[in-house]
Amino acid sequence: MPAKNDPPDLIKRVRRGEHAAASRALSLVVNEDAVADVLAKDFFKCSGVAQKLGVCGPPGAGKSTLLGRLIARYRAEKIKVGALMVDPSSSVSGGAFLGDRLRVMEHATDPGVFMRSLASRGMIGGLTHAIFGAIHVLEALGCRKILVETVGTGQDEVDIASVVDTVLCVTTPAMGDEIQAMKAGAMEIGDIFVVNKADLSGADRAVSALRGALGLGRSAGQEPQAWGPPVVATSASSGEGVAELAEGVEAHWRYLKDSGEGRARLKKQHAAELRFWMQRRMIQAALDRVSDKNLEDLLALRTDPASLGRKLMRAR
Ligand SMILES: Nc1nc2c(ncn2[C@@H]2O[C@H](COP(=O)(O)OP(=O)(O)O)[C@@H](O)[C@H]2O)c(=O)[nH]1
Ligand SMILES: [Mg+2]
Repeated sequence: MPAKNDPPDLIKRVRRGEHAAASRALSLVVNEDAVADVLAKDFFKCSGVAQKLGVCGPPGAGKSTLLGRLIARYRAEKIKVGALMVDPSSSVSGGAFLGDRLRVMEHATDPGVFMRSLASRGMIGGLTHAIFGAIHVLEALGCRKILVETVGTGQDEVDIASVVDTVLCVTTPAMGDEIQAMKAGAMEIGDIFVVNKADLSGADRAVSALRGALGLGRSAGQEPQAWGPPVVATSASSGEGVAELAEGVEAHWRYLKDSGEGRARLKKQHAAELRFWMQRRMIQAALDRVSDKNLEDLLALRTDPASLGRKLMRAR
């Protein structure tokens, strides 16, 4: 019997669609275990087939509930789905994640759904690295839709637009001010805008405000967009509007394929993954060289951080 982490065996089992193997592989890849590179090398070959969807927006907007609805739709069509919940605030907000867990729980025992949360471990580019690695595992597992839930819209550690193919920006009627605040980051990266909690008052106003803001933002001296981001009103708790949202997601996927924009985005994603990989390794290598003697030299004012840093980064 092969050892537990035997890469060829693990790869074979992940490719066969075994969730337990994917779970193990994911931990190894995310934690950069010694065998991670061997696994990642194989899994990468499966990249670019699945549609990767980013679901972003402020906490409480209903992202997890919406995610659960989309998963249900895909499962009704027998599409294998992967879901990653990204939590940039690390383990501190375990409570929030527990809530997420409960909301998507109905899918937890479905062999056609693979779910996992990712928490930042406070490393440079750590979370982004983990997302790329995790997505590749899900791709190798055979997921055809991969949903990534994340708080925030691009100014954070996770620049979701360089990770996924289709970005859903979720807001609510109660977040009227958020729409104003959102314009800088989300307006540019959103492929589909969702006003969730449309059962609450003010939904129509929020939809018009968004449409207005989108129109303004994009007409000023920019090229006409081949893809005009739709604004969809949903009520994730009742399921209303979710069909329209899912259609929008399909339309965007078709647009990406037909226009060549999909390949352009994939190239951007690979570039980002490569950049993060290199940044991480280079910085870590230099940090590993810092000795107590170096710190003593700083303390005694024999050198300064910039000179020492430059020296350590040059060393092999
Ligand atoms: N009224 C209403 N409440 C909703 C809707 N969607 C989600 N919620 C509720 O909003 C809260 C936050 O939802 P959640 O999916 O955890 O939001 P997230 O933080 O963005 O993932 C929960 O109590 C949900 O039940 C909706 O369409 N209408
Ligand atoms: Mg959530």
